[in-house]
Amino acid sequence: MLLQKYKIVFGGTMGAGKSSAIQILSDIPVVSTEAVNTDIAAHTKALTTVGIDYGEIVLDDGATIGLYGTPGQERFNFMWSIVCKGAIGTVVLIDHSGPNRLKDLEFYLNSFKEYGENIVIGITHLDEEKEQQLKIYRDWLNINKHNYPLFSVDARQKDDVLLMVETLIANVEVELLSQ
Ligand SMILES: Nc1nc2c(ncn2[C@@H]2O[C@H](COP(=O)(O)OP(=O)(O)O)[C@@H](O)[C@H]2O)c(=O)[nH]1
Ligand SMILES: [Mg+2]
Repeated sequence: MLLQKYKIVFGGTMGAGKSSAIQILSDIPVVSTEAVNTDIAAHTKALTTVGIDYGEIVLDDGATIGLYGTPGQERFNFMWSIVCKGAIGTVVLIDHSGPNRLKDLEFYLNSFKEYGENIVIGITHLDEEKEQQLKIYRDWLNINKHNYPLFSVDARQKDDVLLMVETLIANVEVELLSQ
């Protein structure tokens, strides 16, 4: 392990499972901070609060990972750049049962890749739909020439979430080793 402290961000649609993922993975009680909205232009109410989840997981080799959940609502996207500062990667979670799932994927990918290209995509709520296929996402990624790792996950399942986090870390280590 080359780095001892990592920061990973969870982004994506409301209800996709960001809070669940952090909750199931965290070794410490999850803290939900209230951040004050100072973006008056985006918000007429000066003192709107938005929730950011924070958890931590310690890997087998002793490395600690801070897990940050971003507020999903688009109107809070001014927060994302702040939360993503110094992050080694982002998990983008998309709710498969949502009406605009491909548009959501496009929106969140475009937003988060501004802050770093180390991104994995987790499609959640697949269990709730008869059509449980990842193909629509894979096709969309191919057409748009993206090759981010794509996972079918249940955000409530620790192994599912851990696999995405480990993929992000592996990407960073590969990059460091090749320097
Ligand atoms: N059926 C199903 N429910 C899920 C899945 N992932 C998360 N949930 C549930 O979806 C709801 C919203 O999840 P939450 O973590 O609050 O979403 P957030 O808005 O992204 O933080 C919760 O009741 C979760 O238990 C999934 O893959 N399948
Ligand atoms: Mg949440």
